[in-house]
Amino acid sequence: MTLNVGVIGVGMIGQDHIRRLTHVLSGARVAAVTDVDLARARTVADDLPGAVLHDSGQELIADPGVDAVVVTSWGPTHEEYVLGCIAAGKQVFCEKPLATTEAACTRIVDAEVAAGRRLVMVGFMRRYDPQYRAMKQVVTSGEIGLPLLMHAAHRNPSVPPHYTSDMIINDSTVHDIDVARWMFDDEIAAITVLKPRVSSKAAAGFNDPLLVLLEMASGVVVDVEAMVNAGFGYDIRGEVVCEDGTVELSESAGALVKTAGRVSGRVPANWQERFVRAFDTEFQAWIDAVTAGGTTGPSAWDGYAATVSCETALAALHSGERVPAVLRERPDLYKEGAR
Ligand code: NAD
Ligand code: ISE
Repeated sequence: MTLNVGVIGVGMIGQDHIRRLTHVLSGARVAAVTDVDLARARTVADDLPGAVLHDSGQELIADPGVDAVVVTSWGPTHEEYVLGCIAAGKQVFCEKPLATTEAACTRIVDAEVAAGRRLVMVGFMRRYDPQYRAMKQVVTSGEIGLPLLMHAAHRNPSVPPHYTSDMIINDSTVHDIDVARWMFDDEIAAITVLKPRVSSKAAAGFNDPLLVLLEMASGVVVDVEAMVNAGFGYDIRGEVVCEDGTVELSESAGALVKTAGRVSGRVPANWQERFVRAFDTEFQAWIDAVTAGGTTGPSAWDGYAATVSCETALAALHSGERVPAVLRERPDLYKEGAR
């Protein structure tokens, strides 16, 4: 059976996901597309044999030829489309963030709980990265003892002109927030954000880099260096310190060159290059689960918790205070196997 997928929002990542659905993965085809920029959507549809161009996201969701939906429009528009999919009883893969406010995520969680089954997967693709998975396997096995700390760094080479200071949290650190929750099967209890010396490469008004301290409910502390003007490449780092040892992400260069007394290797140019395998694995898992009649991976609860943490981190950044993160009670729908 081929899963007929409709894609809402065909900008940068929407087109990348269409490429992987069409040319890389198995079991799915892109059957319909739409975008608020209809000219862009038409150009994309023209390259997809048999794909229907819809005038709006809601029209695409209602299309009986669309079995499941991918939402890759701008974050503030996600809520409307995810709620539309839940109302239509269609499985939806929503790129991060699930929605941009706690209130919007709460409406999605409530709608899914009322539907009585999981229909939403959120695109936190790092959970599918081979290196992060290997790290989690070591932490979870207990072979190096109880985890105490995690050091993380999220360095972008640069950011586009529309990127705002708060997006260092909402757009970038959100991935590290999800990794922390997933790595330790735990919730974030409080957040503090420190502002180191500002990089001269940062645009006026930007606090770049930031040091984001996540206190997990267990007492594990995760420090995340978030820097979006690193210049030299896209550099993602992680090390978990346990009672009997440490485990860290290896360098992602495929090969190291040693010559003239030096060692060198490639630093990925961007997130597309660094996480290409993670995105492929994530999407294949979604296609397989939806074809089998369900879903998998990061849930609407994970999307809700991540957005609450981002709001908490922004409050910490703007106040300079340590701010507790307060979640609602976790509904039963998300109590087993959702993370
Ligand atoms: P983009 O600006 O390149 O593309 C977004 C597209 O959505 C544009 O074509 C825009 O016209 C369209 N759009 C906006 N409002 C719409 C609406 N109401 N209905 C339909 N289409 C609409 O942005 P992008 O970089 O592709 O990001 C899209 C989403 O993917 C964001 O939520 C972003 O956070 C997420 N993202 C995730 C990752 C990741 O690593 N997982 C990486 C990049 C982006
Ligand atoms: C981008 O939107 C992503 O999601 C990338 O994974 C992240 O590394 C980058 O910082 C964001 O801007």
